[in-house]
Amino acid sequence: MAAFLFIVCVLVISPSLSVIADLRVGFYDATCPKAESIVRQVVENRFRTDPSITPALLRMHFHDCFVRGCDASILIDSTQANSAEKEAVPNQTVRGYELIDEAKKNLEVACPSTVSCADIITMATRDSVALAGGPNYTVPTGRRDGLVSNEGDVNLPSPRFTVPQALRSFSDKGLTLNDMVTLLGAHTVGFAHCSFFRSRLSSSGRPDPTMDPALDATLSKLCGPADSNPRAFLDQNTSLVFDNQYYHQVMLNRGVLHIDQQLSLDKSSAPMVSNFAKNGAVFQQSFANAMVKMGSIQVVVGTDGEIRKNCRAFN
Ligand code: HEM
Ligand SMILES: *[C@@H]1O[C@H](CO)[C@@H](O)[C@H](O)[C@H]1NC(C)=O
Ligand SMILES: *[C@@H]1O[C@H](CO)[C@@H](O)[C@H](O)[C@H]1NC(C)=O
Ligand SMILES: CC(=O)N[C@H]1CO[C@H](CO)[C@@H](O)[C@@H]1O
Repeated sequence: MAAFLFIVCVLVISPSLSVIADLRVGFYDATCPKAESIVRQVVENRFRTDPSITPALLRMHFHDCFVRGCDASILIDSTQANSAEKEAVPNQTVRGYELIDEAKKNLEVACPSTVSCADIITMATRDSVALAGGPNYTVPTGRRDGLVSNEGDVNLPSPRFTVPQALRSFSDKGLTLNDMVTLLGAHTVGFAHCSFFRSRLSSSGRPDPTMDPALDATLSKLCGPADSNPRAFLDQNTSLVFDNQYYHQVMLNRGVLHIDQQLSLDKSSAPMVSNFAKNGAVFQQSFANAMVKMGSIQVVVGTDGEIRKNCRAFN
């Protein structure tokens, strides 16, 4: 009889465990009801004085999810024994680590060892996008923090890629061409250092003929000689507003990175670009959906991984 009851209990309990193991909206409702509002408060405070926190978090989230999945591996500081993801070239200009630290500190006071750093990145990015004029979407939570962060694992798409090359990298993560064209719309906010696009300018001696000559002139002047590396806005019109201007700019041959410009030149992606340029609401909805999808790449759930106490170090 006892054995029978035991089997029944295991059978009854295990399906609910697998539900818990999945990501879901409101994962912290019972364990840390203020989790979402604590994160939102930190992001709102920062946004008020520094709206460039939106592009910073978007890029951090992308780099986290594309390397070992959305497991906060990007936040780990290197030690003498380990060179972490942060050290890799594309990560050297990732910003916003101190905002994640602040949210984590506040969450540890309210509900210790409960809310993962991976979920903090996800929620904070969502909040910052809404504040910049983008969609305010609900985001599933329940991610746990990974136990590995190696510089050697970083293999992100290059800004010099063609559309098919970039798509290969997105397909590897289960994302479609539509997801990629949508997510690159994040370049409607934020900056790029000249080193990532200088080879397209007339100052390089081999200007990219697909670039609007007026933009070439502006960027050549701004970037100056190769020994300096200032930043230029990716969307040269509405640089810190989360709108669909990026797609308009790209259609005007005013994409800053090679991959941005290729989106309107490649036959496969051009129709999506003109659709998003025409219809801002369609872009915003598509962006919300694609962010939830990107935020689910190879997540660590259930009892795997850990809930870090300090986002920069394994427990
Ligand atoms: C083919 C894919 C992509 C490539 C090659 C790419 C490349 C780049 C490069 C080279 C920069 C400039 C970084 C710097 O100079 O500091 C940049 C910035 C940025 N990227 Fe991407 N990116 C891609 C996809 C994405 C995605 C999927 C997102 C987010 C959903 C994103 C969000 C951003 C943002 C917001 C910035 C501005 C960062 C800032 O202002 O600090 N990118 N990207
Ligand atoms: C987004 O939605 C949440 C929940 O409804 C709300 O509290 C928050 O203020 C909204 N953010 C913006 C910027 O509108
Ligand atoms: C800049 O953006 C505004 C607002 O979206 C738009 O009305 C205007 O036509 C754009 N200007 C250029 C030069 O692209
Ligand atoms: C923001 C950040 O942590 N950037 C790091 C990127 O990598 C370099 C080393 O290559 C570090 O010095 C930076 O601190």
